[in-house]
Amino acid sequence: MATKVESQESTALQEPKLYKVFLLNDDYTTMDFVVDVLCEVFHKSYEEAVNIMLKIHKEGKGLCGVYTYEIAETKVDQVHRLARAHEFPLKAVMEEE
Ligand code: TYC
Repeated sequence: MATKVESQESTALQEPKLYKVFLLNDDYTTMDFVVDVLCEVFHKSYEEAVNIMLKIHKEGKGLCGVYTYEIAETKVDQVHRLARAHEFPLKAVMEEE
C-alpha cells in the first residue's frame, strides 16, 4: 500500500510529455513562405529560419520546436491554416519525444 501511494505521488510529479513539431518538404511551397512561418509561428530568428528551411528542403523534414501536447497541436493547426490561406500544401506533423 505504501508502495502504491508512493508511486502515485511520483507519477503526479512527472513532467508532461513533450512533442516535437516538424515541417515537411514539398515541391510547391515557396522557401520565403516557409521562412515566414518559422519566424512567425515558431519564433525563429531569420537566420535560424533559413537554416531550418534549407534542412527541410534537403532532408525532407526539419525540427521546428518541442512543446506540450496542446501547444504542439496549436502550432500544427496554425501552420495548416496559414498554408491553406496562401494556397500552399505545406504540412506540419507532431511526434511524441
Ligand atoms: N522544396 C520547396 C521548394 O523548393 C521549399 C520548401 C522548404 C517547402 C521547406 C516546404 O517545409 C518546406 N520551393
